[in-house]
Amino acid sequence: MKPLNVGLIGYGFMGRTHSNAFRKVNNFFDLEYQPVLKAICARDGEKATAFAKKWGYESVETDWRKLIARDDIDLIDIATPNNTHAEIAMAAAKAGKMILCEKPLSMNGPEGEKMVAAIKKAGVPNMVWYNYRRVPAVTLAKQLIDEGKLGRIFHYRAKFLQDWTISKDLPQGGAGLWRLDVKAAGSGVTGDLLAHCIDTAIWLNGSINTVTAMTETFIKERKHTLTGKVQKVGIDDACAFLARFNNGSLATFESTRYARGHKALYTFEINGENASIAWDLHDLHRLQYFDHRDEGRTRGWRSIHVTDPDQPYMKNWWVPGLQIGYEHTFIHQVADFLKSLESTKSAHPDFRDALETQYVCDAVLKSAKTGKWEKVPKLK
Ligand code: 4PW
Repeated sequence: MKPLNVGLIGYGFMGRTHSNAFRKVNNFFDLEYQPVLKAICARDGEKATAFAKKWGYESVETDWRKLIARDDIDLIDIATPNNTHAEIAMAAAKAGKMILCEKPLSMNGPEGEKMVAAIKKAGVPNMVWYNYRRVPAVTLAKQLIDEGKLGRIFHYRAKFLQDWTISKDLPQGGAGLWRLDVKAAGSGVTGDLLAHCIDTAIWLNGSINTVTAMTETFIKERKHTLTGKVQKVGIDDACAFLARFNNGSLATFESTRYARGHKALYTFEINGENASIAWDLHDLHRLQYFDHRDEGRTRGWRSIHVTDPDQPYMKNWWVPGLQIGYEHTFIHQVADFLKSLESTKSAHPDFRDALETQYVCDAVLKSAKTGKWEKVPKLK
């Protein structure tokens, strides 16, 4: 097996999901490459050292520039807050490193364009961690749609609901809470949660061309962890938008962190001329499928238990009937990335795919301000 030396930047929630994937992937997938956990990088050296011990990283850096300059690093994995993605990714590309970048790609479209230009110039393999594409049931949905089973698609409906920011006492900024700080996150639920819904939607149903949106910030001021001062909240706490896809279908998207009782409820439903599908992250191994062409007396919604070896990714896991979960989506993503290095085919979503999602996010946020339908720029 060929070693692929990984330098991870960031040790938060995503740093853990990625590290777990790097460690497990070769146990379950036959691949030419094997990730080697070479270095973890974070500003807080003590915490980075503790993380290195726990996950088996060979070394620690506290300056990402030094990490990128190291000859023994092949791949830079960016798991830091959104406002750092562009600078790190562009420096990594310039140094000829492969890059995996957390979602959303960037703070906005123009920044994302620079990142895409940088990786194009460097010609380095790259991918963005939109992990939900790799839930086997979601990948099965993609197969069914691509095979034409749904026929013409009329409707796409997606939601991503959480409730963790309802308390007005929750501060913004700093470790774990940077998602509430507009300077670090760029936006609220739009970039954090709807970006996932948009990535899946574009993958399953093609490009979105126009949107009209509304957003709300329910708690207008929060104490900032870093400054200790009460500061204006600049993120969107909730966002809902309507969209038109290029294929003529209509969509509704909704996301909030104020849906009491919901922790991470990502759902989508797609209605086609012949069939419909529905999926729910809380029941992630099931795909709901209705086919109007079924024999009338027994026609109805089928709940497909996606655990069989002939269903996406499942032959690499246990025996039929046994389920896998959230962390496996990251393992699948690494497996697909490593596989892509064995051929000339690139892994997706790459930076360019993620830029399209960024364009939709930008148009959504713009529309929430202008109150008008906004066109989504086309990818060049
Ligand atoms: O990317 C998202 C996160 O920022 C995730 O998929 C879910 O929502 C879990 O945490 C947040």
